[in-house]
Amino acid sequence: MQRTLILLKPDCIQRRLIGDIIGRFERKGLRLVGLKFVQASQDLAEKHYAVHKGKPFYDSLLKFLTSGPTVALVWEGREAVATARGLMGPTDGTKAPPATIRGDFAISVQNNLVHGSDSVENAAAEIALWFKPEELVNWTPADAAWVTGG
Ligand code: DAT
Ligand code: MG
Repeated sequence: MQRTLILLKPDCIQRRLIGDIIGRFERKGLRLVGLKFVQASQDLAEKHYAVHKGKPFYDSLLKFLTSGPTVALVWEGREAVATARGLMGPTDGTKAPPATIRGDFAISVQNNLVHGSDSVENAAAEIALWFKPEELVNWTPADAAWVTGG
């Protein structure tokens, strides 16, 4: 089992898509273990996107992430990191195929609704950045055996 950090970024909240997009992760069978509504500070945004510091889009990206509230989520499941990235689709909404989140809802590169960790290592670091350990809930859904199988 893996865990991954997903952010519903400010465009998702402004466009009232929270329910639709959380539903995609839920219906896949991923297990929600953390959820919070956050106004990201400049410091949090800088730490979250530290890997992109120096790139031409960095300042705009920070302004975007701090422009309004974000929903931070932690999902758990088999291959959760790659599974969530698959549900999201590629970065550029115009190149993301239909039936992915970005493919169905985005035509922008920056305003692409969701962030998802890109490796297990980065997921652990990003989860620790956005959540305290006690904010994560360990639980077993009633249908866990049906979702996971064998
Ligand atoms: P992803 O969010 O698919 O992991 P990334 O980590 O390469 O993509 O970039 C982080 C975010 O930065 C991305 O969601 C949108 C923005 N971004 C990336 N490349 C960009 C570009 N060329 N122009 C504008 N924004 C960009
Ligand atoms: Mg990324």
